[in-house]
Amino acid sequence: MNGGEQIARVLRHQGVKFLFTLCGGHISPILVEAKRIGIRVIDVRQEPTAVFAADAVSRLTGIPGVAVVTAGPGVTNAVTAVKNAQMAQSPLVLIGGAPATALKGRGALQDIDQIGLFKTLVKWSAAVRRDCDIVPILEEAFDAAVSGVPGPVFVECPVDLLYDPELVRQWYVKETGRPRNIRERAIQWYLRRHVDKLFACSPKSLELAAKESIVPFAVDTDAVAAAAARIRTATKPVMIIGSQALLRVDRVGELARKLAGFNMPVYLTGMARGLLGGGHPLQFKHGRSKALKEADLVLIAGMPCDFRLGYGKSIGKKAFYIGINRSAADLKKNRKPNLPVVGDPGTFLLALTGQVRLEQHRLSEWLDRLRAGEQQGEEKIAAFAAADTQYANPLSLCRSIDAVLDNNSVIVGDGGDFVATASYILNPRAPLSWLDPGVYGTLGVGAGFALGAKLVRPEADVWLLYGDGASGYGLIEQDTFVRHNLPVITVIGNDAGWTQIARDQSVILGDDVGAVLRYNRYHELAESLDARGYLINHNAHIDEVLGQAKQKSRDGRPVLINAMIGATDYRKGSISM
Ligand SMILES: Cc1ncc(C[n+]2csc(CCOP(=O)(O)OP(=O)(O)O)c2C)c(N)n1
Ligand SMILES: [Mg+2]
Repeated sequence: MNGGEQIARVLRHQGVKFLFTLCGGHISPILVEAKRIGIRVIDVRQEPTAVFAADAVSRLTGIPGVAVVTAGPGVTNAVTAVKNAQMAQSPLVLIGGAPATALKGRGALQDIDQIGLFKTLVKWSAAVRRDCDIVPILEEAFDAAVSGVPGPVFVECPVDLLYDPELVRQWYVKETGRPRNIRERAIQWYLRRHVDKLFACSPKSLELAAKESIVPFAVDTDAVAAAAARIRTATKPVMIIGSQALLRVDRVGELARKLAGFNMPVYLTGMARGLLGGGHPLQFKHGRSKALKEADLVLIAGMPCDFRLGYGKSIGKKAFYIGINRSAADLKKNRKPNLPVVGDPGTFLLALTGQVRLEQHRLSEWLDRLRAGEQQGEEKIAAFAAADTQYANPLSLCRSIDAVLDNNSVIVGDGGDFVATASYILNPRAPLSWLDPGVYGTLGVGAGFALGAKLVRPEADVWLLYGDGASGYGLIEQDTFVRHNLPVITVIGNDAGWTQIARDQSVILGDDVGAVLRYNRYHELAESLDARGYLINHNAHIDEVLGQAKQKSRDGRPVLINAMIGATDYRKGSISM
């Protein structure tokens, strides 16, 4: 079995169904073998898309998604997407091609120090050097990706190992020609030995280890009991659930059911959005800072006290703070919990919800306060949605999109103000139906995330919401959607600018230089790639176009809606640093 075959077999054994790639001479055998044994190879138009797609697969299935990129520029192009996955604690596997073993460091094409490059970007990396390493290194890579605090891993595999040993032997001999003297004979002897060592294992079949999915943590029953006791006596409790609580994808349904009956007011962030469905009475979207300031007990499951929580300052000084995180460092970041629990937040919540059930009537005063905050938030949205703007009103557009979502629709957000606005208006209806970059805040995740989501959930509508700026990173992937029959619904909130940046820059510095774009005809661009393009430039068109686009995508065609939107002050003053 050559290296390409071995890699493909390990991937299939690990449960990998899709392989995302942009081709290159260093990786061809992996692609061909993967296809041959039934893994769907999805070739994209730029490497970050491949990695973002793998990231989405990881998040939605709990099984590491896999991207394969060619040596050198293929690998360096993947860097931002890998870093984004690391910050989002998403367990993907990136396989990079590499120059032939005997040519490494000798001026070979695209030969750089890839392992050194990834040192601070992945949680684990390794370079394959002999065929005997392939299986153990890949198996370790998958284990490393999903254990502890999950994250991306990188494996580099030299091109000569991927082909049949006989062919490689011939290449090396051909390269050196007929030996004319002792020196050349010595080189040939060295190369022959080198090839023998490379293929020392040449296995006919593979023995593959059982695969791990996201590794569970044991539940700390004492901590659960202590948390339960505190929660029972709290009068103003609030809970924030972050992305990490959704890592155990296999138990997300159970978590949703149990939390729904737990009766503790909750704010959902990141991948946790949608966990309680579209309209749970104890789920709040607005007034989070105020709630955290006034609460007497704050439980934060699966996110650190970073910029999103005012570096810990958002939580009132007197509140009893229970924190649960897989990472001991994140758990203590900026503010030490009164009850710190190192462990899997989802598993902890499952145990906790089995122990206590809060009585709503005891919390009624507190719930009234939170509901008033919620009401205020909704009134603000209604007021801004009713305002006259040039073209379509972005808030009305978001409300209409929310109205056409189905119970299984997946939403992907990639952009600045438009997407931030959408995040307050759209209600993801089910667990794991909202994807955004996470704390790294990388623009350009959209096409890859939508690609991964549509493959994993072919029966669901996948709504890709873009800012016009962000769309520039991924528009060419409409071509990928078309080639691979993936009818994603793309909506560009086209405000002719990098508005989230322009907004503050203009006010503080008096100049929007570098932050202005044009009202481009993105729908025509989509048509040129054989996706179906639609234009919205007035409120009156919104519902009709959304309906048509949704139907068209269900007929199997990728669609792109170029929604020209006007300016609004809804996001005025919001800033994240
Ligand atoms: C890769 C990357 N480059 C730059 C930024 C900085 N940035 C954050 S929001 C934003 C503006 C996004 O513009 P657009 O997608 O059009 O959304 P809008 O704010 O206009 O709705 C920029 C440039 C970033 N987050 N990521
Ligand atoms: Mg914009």
